[in-house]
Amino acid sequence: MTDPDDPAPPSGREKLIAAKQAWAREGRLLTGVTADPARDRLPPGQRLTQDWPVLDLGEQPEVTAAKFRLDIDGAVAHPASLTLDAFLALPRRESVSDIHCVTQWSRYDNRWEGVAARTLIDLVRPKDEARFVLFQSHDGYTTNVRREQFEQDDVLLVDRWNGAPISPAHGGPVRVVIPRLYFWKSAKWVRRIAFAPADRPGFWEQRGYHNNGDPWTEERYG
Ligand SMILES: Nc1nc2c(c(=O)[nH]1)N[C@H]1C(S)=C(S)[C@@H](COP(=O)(O)O)O[C@H]1N2
Ligand SMILES: [Mo]
Repeated sequence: MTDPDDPAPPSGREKLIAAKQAWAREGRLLTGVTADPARDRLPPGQRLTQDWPVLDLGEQPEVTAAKFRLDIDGAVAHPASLTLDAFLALPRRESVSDIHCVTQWSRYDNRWEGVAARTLIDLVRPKDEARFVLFQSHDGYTTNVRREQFEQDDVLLVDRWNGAPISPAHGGPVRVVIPRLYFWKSAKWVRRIAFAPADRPGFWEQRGYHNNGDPWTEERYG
């Protein structure tokens, strides 16, 4: 018999909403501190580290020069499919930036060398309707950003870090670096960059992480 005074058992959806409301109330890892990138260097809730941790899905693909291919396509005027030699022949760019990982470590002054995202954009000429960029990697990983985030001048496809080739564990031979977003937005072992009119949440974005991922406003969970 059900007691009319007992509330109905919560449905799955209600449980999810309740859990999410509780997270928001507790603010898991969230400090509520505001920081300004123009004034501060360490985003809220981050800790500085000297080493460079390796984080991925656990499968590190071996991307040899023969296996390497970088497709840049989707809603673009001139799709490209680059061999490693073709990638390395593009105009080079260097940039120093900080890494901010959502698991709370930050690492300052990484000297990246590679090809600027803007160089690739000039090459393929995305159409006006291409408002989003979707990344696919050799290990099956995916992530997504808005086009204007990919267009920032500090966004690079890198093959060198601090004066040496980037190691396979860190995404070599070529990985993406988008320093103004949490580091899960920077795809290692990048295989394809697709411009698209519609957004498509990537691996972590589908699993509770924020769709945007700005460290300065602590967009950790979505
Ligand atoms: N291809 C691929 N890229 C990836 C990941 C991954 O699992 N596969 N993990 C992401 C996450 S969660 C983080 S924090 C950074 C870690 O990069 P690092 O191992 O060089 O520190 O890579 C991001 N890019
Ligand atoms: Mo991560």
